[in-house]
Amino acid sequence: MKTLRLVLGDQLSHTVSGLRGAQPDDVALMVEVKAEATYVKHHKQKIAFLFSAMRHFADELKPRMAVDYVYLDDPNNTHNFIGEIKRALQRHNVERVVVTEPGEWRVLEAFQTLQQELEIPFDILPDDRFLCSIPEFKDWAQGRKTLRMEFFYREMRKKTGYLMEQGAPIGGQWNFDAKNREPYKGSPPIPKRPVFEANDISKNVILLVNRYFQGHFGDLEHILYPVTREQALQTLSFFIEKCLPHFGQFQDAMVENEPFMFHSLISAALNCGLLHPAEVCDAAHEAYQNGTAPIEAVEGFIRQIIGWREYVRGIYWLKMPRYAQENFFDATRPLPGFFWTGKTEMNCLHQAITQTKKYAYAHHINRLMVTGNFSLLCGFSVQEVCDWYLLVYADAYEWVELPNTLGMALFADGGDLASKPYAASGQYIHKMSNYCRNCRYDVRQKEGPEACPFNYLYWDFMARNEDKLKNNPRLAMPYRTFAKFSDEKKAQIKRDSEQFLSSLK
Ligand code: FAD
Ligand code: DLZ
Ligand code: SF4
Repeated sequence: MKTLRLVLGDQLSHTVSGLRGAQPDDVALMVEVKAEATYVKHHKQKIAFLFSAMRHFADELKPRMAVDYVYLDDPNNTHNFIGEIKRALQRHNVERVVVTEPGEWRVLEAFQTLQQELEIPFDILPDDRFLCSIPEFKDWAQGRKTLRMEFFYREMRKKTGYLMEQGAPIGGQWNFDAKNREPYKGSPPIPKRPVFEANDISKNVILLVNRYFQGHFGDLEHILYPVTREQALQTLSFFIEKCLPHFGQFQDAMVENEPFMFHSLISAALNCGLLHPAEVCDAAHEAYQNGTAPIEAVEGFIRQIIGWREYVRGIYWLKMPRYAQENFFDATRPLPGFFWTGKTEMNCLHQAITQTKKYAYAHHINRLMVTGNFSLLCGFSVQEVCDWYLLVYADAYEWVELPNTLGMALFADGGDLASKPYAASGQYIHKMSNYCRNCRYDVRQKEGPEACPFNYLYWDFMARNEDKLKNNPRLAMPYRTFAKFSDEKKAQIKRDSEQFLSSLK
């Protein structure tokens, strides 16, 4: 049956279900559409990365089947998926349409509506590029009181067999986090990342994106990310060899002007399909077996992939569409302008936002404990913060971005994902980074105009939300400490916070 096979920008895997069993006279349809770049105004580098990767992938597909690639500047482009499927059906005499299920609820809904409308079958196939299917996650979640990642992760360890020996975890424990999370003191040296030369495809895409998406956030001189499978595999090898041995130890460390540290930088390639999670874990596992990386690094890394990555996807499909509307703290304050410029005297925020602007990247702790923590403490609008994270990062699609932002960083789901809010004072940032030494604020001061704003904002957040949080056993200690503060101190925290929050523009 001659088939039109739609391949979305984040489905660039030759083995993706929508391409499986393709016949030479089938047609692969790939479309560059403005709707996908502008439903939130994605970072320029994210659009360029994806368009370049799509164009390279289309070239690779050509020996296998006919490829109908619709360019952004095609004058007949309707600029949305549905319009382009309908137009393609006029060009090709096919008997059915196939696509792998999309990673965002809004796209799935649009496809399901089209399914009712079309006169030929439109099959939406499961996306099996994950290690846990959506039904499998639902089964795991069924009947559980809490859905903690750690328990899901243990099941995934047993299922995949990574770092397992006769049914038990190698090293006698599931989790080596206690050995991780050190601050970085300058040694070993942070490896210099390889740079991919832009070929004609990437150069043309950069020109295109700078022309059509000029008003979008972010810098675009060069694409940091791998745009082919070959480059993605090089990124992975570089990480395994040069970074993985220190990954666990410095996973949470932040250093001025060193956005990448020992992190893998593979999320953009993984999430668009250029890498598969199993091959990534296989490579890390092999490094452990060869003795080139220690257990705490390899366990920490594998946990991110088979644990967190699979878990947040499960949560997304379990809880959507209601999840996107959650707002546990009723947070509505507008996001300040410096989230778009990085121009702020708070050095940690300046660092996290400027690297995001430059690379469409920030590592986990910059996302969680700097911009995320600040957004939580200030009570910024959940919707605005989620949109910001979805558009600024090259690896962001709603299935992974939303649980991380709404659930993990903002606790807007009231604790479906995290057992307590990731709220912290400036002490945490001071311990894990060297940001504070070049800051106009003083992290040791708790009150007044020179004090680090995180210090009073933390207590103000705890006080503001006491009704909602006081029964959380993990917060018993900070609430006991707060109860011992004098009335004068509490009033000062409130004054400092109100003054700071009202100064945000
Ligand atoms: P490494 O630190 O090297 O980790 C290895 C891999 O583990 C990552 O490539 C990623 O695939 C996976 N991983 C690690 N943590 C997570 C996690 N919490 N959730 C899912 N996968 C994880 N990750 C995204 O891929 N897309 C997002 O849109 C995204 N938004 C985030 C928003 C917030 C507020 C927070 C706190 C985290 C978010 N993350 C997101 C998770 C994490 O920050 C990124 O996966 C990571 O920074 C990517 O960089 P890396 O490839 O160098 O990762
Ligand atoms: C993110 C993105 C962008 C910017 N542009 C396109 C595009 O032009 N064509 C396309 O097929 N996909 C694009 N994407 C990825 C989609 O947004 C993604 O496939 C859906 O959000 C489903 O996960
Ligand atoms: Fe951030 Fe406070 Fe440190 Fe400044 S002093 S960098 S605001 S944590």
